[in-house]
Amino acid sequence: MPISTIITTSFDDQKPGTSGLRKKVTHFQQTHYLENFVQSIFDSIGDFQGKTLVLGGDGRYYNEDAIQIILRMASANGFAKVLVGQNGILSTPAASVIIRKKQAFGGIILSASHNPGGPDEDFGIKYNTDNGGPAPEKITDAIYAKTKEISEYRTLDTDSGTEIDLSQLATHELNGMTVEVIDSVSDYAQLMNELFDFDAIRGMISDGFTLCFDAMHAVTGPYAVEILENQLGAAKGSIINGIPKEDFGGEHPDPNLVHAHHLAELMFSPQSPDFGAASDGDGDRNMIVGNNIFVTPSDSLAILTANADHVPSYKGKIKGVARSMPTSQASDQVAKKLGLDSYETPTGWKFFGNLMDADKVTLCGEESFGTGSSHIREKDGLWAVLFWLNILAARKESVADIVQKHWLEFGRNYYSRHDYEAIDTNAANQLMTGLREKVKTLADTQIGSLTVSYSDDFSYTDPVDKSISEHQGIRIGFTNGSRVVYRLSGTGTSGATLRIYYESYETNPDKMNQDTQQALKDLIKLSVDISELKSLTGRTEATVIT
Ligand code: VG1
Ligand code: CO
Repeated sequence: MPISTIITTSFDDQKPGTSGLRKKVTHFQQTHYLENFVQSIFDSIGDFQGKTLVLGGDGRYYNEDAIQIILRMASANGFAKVLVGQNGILSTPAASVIIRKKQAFGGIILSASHNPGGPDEDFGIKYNTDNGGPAPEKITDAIYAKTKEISEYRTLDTDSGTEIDLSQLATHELNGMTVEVIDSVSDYAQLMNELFDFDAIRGMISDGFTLCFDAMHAVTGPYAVEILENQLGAAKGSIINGIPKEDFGGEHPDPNLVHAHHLAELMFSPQSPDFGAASDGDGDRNMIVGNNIFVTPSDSLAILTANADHVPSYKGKIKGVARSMPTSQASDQVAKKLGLDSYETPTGWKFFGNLMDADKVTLCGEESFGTGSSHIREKDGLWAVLFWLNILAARKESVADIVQKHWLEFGRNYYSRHDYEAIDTNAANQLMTGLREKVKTLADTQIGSLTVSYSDDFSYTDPVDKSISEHQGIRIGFTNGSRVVYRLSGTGTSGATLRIYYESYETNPDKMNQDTQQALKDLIKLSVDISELKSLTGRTEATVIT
């Protein structure tokens, strides 16, 4: 079958964000749009002739159509083999596992993560390199530059007869390229078996420990059913919303108390199981909830670090711990006490990848419900759930007891994020520009009862490759350890999303069980005033508070 070179025109709006390119489905469906982006990836990643590509997505609307298009283009561009998940399904962490295990050249993951799915909602695409992690900035910049000048792409001459049946595990030939439809779950499940003490978890469950995992109609359903129910013996029905749907049941597959509200209500009710968890669209995020207690992702990272010795494969092996800048400093407290190196990186997983490749950190996490380790190069939702279950099985205490004891030992970092979604882009930029000026002179000034100790626009120099990432968020730190951070989202698809992050540090046991918003109320007020949020954006309330 001949290969065609299709003449196309470039689009100039394809700047990939924090984790790939995210747009409305209808945007991706424009003639040649997806093809242009895919060809731009292929033109930017080096010589892959004769190599293997991993391909799969979170099952959202347009997943299978996009896979068929990418298979034809991969063949025409010279890949020898593509490993594609059955029914087009691969969670982000599973794709990372498979890229590493099969020593693939890289992988394309189709997902807009926690963003809603469906014909009028979001789609996304990201490229991961051979370490299994998101492409570094030099590749994503090259892809973007390419999309601005692309004039042709390569695909198979005809679409007819080139559709690959993704529903059965089988090997196909597509114009000289091998397409292997692989089990989406087994390699991932096997790695989890190697990392965690499945016998101990199985024992705890057979002794009556109960759990509920909300897959939010997204990609982790099949993974959670296989691992938690089939292999670890959790009762049938412990996984809710476990069948991936193209539109995620019309909901946001975003694991937080707002969007995973069914789980939240259950965990704060008399019928609560011992443990609750949820994951997002592509399976890389996690929310951990106990009976009557929500564990903030920042605390979760700190608790996993402090308890790593309870997990055989991590015992004595924690090299260091990294958190993204807006993530609370709870993990820093643990690192300090345990004598571990700790790192503060910009938002987005790719920065952790460099530290892990250089063997500087083992555990890392973000406030946005992302936790992970050097077992792969992406955050990993079910991995975090299994880490928690392993700790619970070893300590034989409740989630609430573990959290309370942690605070008593290390102090409590009250933490919250307020998101202002879909605000006018100009207003958002104006607000950030204004803040960037103001923070230059805030140090040592008094605001209300607080004294500013530092204020800046976060800039990061990668300790491994020395690359510099600037403008990663405005930070205002106070002498009592509290902080306010402002940044604009890189993953939203309409207008701008402003995120304001709040943190305060409490070591007095009598003050450790306040309501979070109450504990942070002074910071919240001053952050709104300093940024002139109300007058610039017209907003008086955050859209989502987590
Ligand atoms: C958000 C989160 C960030 C995360 C990113 C990708 O980015 O804040 O921590 O790395 O999503 O996560 P932003 O730029 O919108 O704040 V995922 O699970 O959506 O791939
Ligand atoms: Co995600």
